[in-house]
Amino acid sequence: PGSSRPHVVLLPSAGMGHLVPFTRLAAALCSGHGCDVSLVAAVPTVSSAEARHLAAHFAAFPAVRRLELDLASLDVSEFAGADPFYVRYEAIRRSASLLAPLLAGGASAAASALVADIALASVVIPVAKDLRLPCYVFFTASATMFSFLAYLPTYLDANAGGGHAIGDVDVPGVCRVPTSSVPQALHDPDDIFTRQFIANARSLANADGLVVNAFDALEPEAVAALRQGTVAAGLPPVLAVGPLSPAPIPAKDSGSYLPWLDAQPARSVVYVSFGSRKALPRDQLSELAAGLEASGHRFLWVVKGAVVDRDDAGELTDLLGEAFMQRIHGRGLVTMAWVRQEEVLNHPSVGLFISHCGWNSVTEAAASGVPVVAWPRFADQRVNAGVVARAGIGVWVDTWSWEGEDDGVVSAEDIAGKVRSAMADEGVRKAAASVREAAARAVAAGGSSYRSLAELVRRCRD
Ligand code: BUP
Repeated sequence: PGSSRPHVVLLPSAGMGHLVPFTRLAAALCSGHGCDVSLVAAVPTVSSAEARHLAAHFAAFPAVRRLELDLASLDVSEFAGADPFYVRYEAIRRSASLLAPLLAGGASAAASALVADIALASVVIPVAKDLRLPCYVFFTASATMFSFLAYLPTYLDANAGGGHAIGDVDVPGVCRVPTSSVPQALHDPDDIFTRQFIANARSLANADGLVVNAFDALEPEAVAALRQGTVAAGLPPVLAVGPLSPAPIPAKDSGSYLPWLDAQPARSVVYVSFGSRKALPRDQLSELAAGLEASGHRFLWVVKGAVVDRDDAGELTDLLGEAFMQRIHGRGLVTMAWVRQEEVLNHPSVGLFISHCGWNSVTEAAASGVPVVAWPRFADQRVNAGVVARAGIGVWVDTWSWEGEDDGVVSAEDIAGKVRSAMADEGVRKAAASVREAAARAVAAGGSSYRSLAELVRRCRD
């Protein structure tokens, strides 16, 4: 601390949903805000998408130091059947004591502050305290979800009578999170995710500050309530720095989708992606295929066939059928490859995004002004779909939600109808355009998110 050029060490957890905003934060801190930045990578990564993203990031930003965290071994049989990304959070959490030697190692100049992923907060804050290092917690999802997390300990202490029943949660000053939107895993107190989530929530007051990838225009109530301390007592300052902009990472190959998009009329293409973490069930895949075909619109569809991309996902023709692939040829492009989503969303031919509402996807849609058909599936996605609907930048059709995970199938007819009406919805298009402008203002020099990031840097310097 005290140096004029602060050295900020960033510690992400796992999965693209967490890694992407961390690398964007790294880029913003080192390029626009004059920081020395180190990024801790826990290797080997869970997915190959993460490994590729890290390699591209360090190649594009040679000034960002790469620190490798060798994880302590973890008996995975303890977590049989658990989400591999949550198991990885646990592995990093149990390796938190290794951070001290890593940060003290010769490879690293003295750190001014640590910015740790929310999934690691409760174990990393005490380590940072021992090292006398200021510790900031970065919440990579929405401010609305953050306010839910921050309020949950108060809610549980007041309502669950020592038990764990989570009903509708009225987050003070923000909104009601209905029990159907509470991440499903949280209803099970013994779930690994639940234990981590609650421990992290209870630790927030011990952080030096909280950083969230959010901005006022998209979540006015949540950002204001977090800033004003209405959500929970004793929270440290909350800095809303979003939407973090995509780092200019040059692509090795542009993929066949770009020339295809170039050839389509303006705003004619529906982009469809359910994120990097979970495959759709097979019966839902076929309904979606039939629905997109029946909508009559052009589409670019990123299909995911396995939970972790290192696992065998099968072939597209096995998943969707040869006949379908032939029928949609020219009008629809379906790929199992990674696409550069920000580039797709910013392409003039894209007019609608059918999204699972992972928070990065929502912020990218907001920053590019593309309306969203919200199709949330698990974790924080329903809360994020609520944000989309309240901001008017898209539609979340209630009949598309279901109680358990993956136990309902949306029919082809419904999908076709929603796509047609969303493509024709001028109101949603206008709202999305105005949120895009607000997002650009927030991150431009002098904007609210720019100033919040400058404030983080100032605090790291002091
Ligand atoms: Br798939 C895919 N290309 O093909 P989310 C994803 N992405 O650039 P998730 C691509 O990965 P969690 C692809 O732009 C976004 O930045 C996408 O993060 C990018 O959802 C990121 O949207 C995915 O937050 O993670 O992966 O489900 O649930 O942790 O938020």
